[in-house]
Amino acid sequence: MKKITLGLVCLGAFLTSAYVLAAPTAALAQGTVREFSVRGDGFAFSPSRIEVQKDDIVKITFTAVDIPHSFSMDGPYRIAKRAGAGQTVTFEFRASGSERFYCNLTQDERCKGMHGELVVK
Ligand SMILES: [Cu+2]
Repeated sequence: MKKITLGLVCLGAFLTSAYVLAAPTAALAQGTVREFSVRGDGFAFSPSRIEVQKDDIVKITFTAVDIPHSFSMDGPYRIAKRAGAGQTVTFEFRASGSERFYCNLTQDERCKGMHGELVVK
């Protein structure tokens, strides 16, 4: 699509926004969807560090590989998403600030040592 099409007054808002979405510009810095697959396995998160920009929509696909685990965050997020052994849960949130994430399940003491970090820049 050429820029000249943007100048056509008769183009509807739909086409205009479609053009904006297709253009990889800095205008997309806010509200960009960021997808991450996170595994909980062996009492560790992988990856254990997730880095996003403020206001990004963070979409997490969390899989508990060996035993049930959860992806939990306090602060403004208040998330506790549990996945059974071998199961996956998907959820999303808007990044507002850096926060630690952890497993809040009590089935095994070692879950207390399971944590990672959401870094919001
Ligand atoms: Cu756990």
